[in-house]
Amino acid sequence: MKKRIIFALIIVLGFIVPCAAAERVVNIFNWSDYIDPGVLADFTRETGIKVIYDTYDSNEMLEARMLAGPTGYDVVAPSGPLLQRLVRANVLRPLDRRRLTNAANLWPEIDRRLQLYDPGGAHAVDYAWFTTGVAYNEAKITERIGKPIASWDEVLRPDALKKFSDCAVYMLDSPEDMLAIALNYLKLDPNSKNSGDLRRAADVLAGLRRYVKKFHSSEYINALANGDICLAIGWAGDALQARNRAREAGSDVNIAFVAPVEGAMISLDTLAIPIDAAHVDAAYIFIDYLLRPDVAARNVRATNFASGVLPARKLLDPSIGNDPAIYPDAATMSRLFAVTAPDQSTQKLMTRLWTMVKTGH
Ligand code: N2P
Repeated sequence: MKKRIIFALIIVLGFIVPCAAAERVVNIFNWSDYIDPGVLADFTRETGIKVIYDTYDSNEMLEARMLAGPTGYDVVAPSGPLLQRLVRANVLRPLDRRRLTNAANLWPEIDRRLQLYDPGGAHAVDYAWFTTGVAYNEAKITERIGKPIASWDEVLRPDALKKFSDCAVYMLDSPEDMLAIALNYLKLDPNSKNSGDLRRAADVLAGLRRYVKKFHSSEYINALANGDICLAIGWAGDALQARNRAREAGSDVNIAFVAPVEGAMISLDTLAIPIDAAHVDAAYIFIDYLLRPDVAARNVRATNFASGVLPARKLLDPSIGNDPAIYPDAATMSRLFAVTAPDQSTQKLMTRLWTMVKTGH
């Protein structure tokens, strides 16, 4: 009798245990304001996989989580230079593209640019790409300088930026973006890792500090939309989200975005699987879902960030698919620069310089 009960128990547990182990869940750590929430709901409806979704607004936050471990995440979204560092640190799982049916939809040109950070696309696929430029309130800026922003000269000189300090300025809290922008403005190599060059770039930014209300990488969306600030150095899609939020609220705030004439930074954000991911199958299913053209198109509509999925563009209304702020035209494209990861000691220097820019010491 006892034997029979034990036997039955083994059979029952034999069914339950594997089911529990393969719990249908995926833990995502992505940038804030970077997805259509409806996509997550539909993913769960279509696959039965529950999504636990967490956000960040700086590569530094993701890097700290990845290096401290265990991450607790199945999919993360590092930008190019961070991807490069995470690959070096061996904290990402090699990505088997054969498990991603929709990888065939990846934009060859964008995929090629990704090679700079992850040769052979061995650990990541592109999620979105964009420029860092200037987002501004058209009326308030024209009122102050009589024309729209076109050049970094209108923003990166203390005398120029001062003109906007009464209506308030935010700047990204991102040394990677801001130092590269300042290097380019100084006509130095925007990807320079030379300590003298980096110090000069930091000095340019430090000279602007008194006119910057806040260094922050996500609050500028609402601050622009509400009219609390009139200018931000920020990311293209976020600027257009601010424009759309103001329109939806029926306000007369009109936000524009420009990649200035001297050139702007292009960034690629990617999707990758941490080495300690507990739900690898679900991670592949989720990444593959985001690479589906109709799903990618929904995310572009919601975020205004260009997708690395080429056929998504054709599904977009021309007001989005042909908006040069989202999909830069060839002339702008030729003026964009990309940056790569610094070595550890240069990264330490950049972190120190950035603290100096923000605090004065
Ligand atoms: C989304 C910002 C993503 C761009 N709000 C920075 N990688």
